[in-house]
Amino acid sequence: MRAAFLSTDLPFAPWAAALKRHFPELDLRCWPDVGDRAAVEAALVWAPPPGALAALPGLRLIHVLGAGVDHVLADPDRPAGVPLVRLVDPAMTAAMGEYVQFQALRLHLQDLTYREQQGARAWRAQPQVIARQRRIGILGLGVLGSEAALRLEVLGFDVAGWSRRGRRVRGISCHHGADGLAAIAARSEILVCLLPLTPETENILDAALFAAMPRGAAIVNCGRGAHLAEADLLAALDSGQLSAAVLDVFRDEPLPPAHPFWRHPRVVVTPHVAAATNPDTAAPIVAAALRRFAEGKRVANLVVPARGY
Ligand code: NDP
Ligand code: OXD
Repeated sequence: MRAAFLSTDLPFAPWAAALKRHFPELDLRCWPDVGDRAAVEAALVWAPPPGALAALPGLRLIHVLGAGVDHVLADPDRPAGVPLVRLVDPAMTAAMGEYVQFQALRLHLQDLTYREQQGARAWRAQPQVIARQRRIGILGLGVLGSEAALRLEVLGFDVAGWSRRGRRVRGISCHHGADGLAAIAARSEILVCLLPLTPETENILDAALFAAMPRGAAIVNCGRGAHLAEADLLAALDSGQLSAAVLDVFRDEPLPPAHPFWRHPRVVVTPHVAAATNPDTAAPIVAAALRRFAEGKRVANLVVPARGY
């Protein structure tokens, strides 16, 4: 099978080496040096160069080298009938779980406030809240959101989640629909976004949602930058409606040096690292999917383009 690696972002060499170990007979080439374009059957993509997918007339499968597929669906020239598979890697799921646990504990234990107090040499105890008194909401109860919810529940937090179709997760109070979102917002002192970016979820973290949350609540955005209405967040932090935000994803990545988030005392910035794709753990998964496809077997984790994820 000939496959093309298409990414404006990821380096080719580590993927080529890892895939060689798990699928030695795969003829993997890096765009644009793919030889006869009509001979390319599979594309391995992350932020593919615009128009590249449309230039591969023999394409039969697109495998995204990450969990989110918004960057591929946004390509107006994507060959619409070609099946699209996304990456579900247990190592990434675990990494996201750890990130959310860490950031939730940071907010729960008022780390930002104590850092500020340390800067001012202020010895001042804040009221202590224990985990089971802390209400956390998770937007998105898919592979990553449900793992994050379960890990927060293990830490003792009072966790609720929200999904499109009303998914059930053991031990988590699950909601869906507009009423469900209102219920989650009203109860969440910490609200974690692990949604895919779709037309329905864009700007979901906005002034209306913040106003519906308890005063002094905090958000953690690990979904996509376009989930967040940035000006609304800054206004909510200024007014005290929100007390903090942990942001891993941004509309513009890298976050421009002049962006106010960098120096805001109540904003934590991490550079899109909550769950990084790792060729060493992902290559066996991608190789297995390509083999199954080559053998005419059903491939898991197919994206439903009409639904956007
Ligand atoms: P999944 O597809 O497994 O889960 C998506 C979840 O979102 C599902 O529960 C789905 O509901 C819910 N959802 C989708 N649309 C809506 C909607 N309109 N209203 C309510 N709920 C909705 O995705 P993953 O968990 O694997 O990944 C989620 C996102 O995390 C990715 O799309 C990506 O943007 C981001 N990500 C970020 C990373 C980082 O490092 N920051 C790393 C990896 C991913 P239902 O269950 O009903 O279908
Ligand atoms: C992903 C990501 O979607 O890294 O995999 O954000």
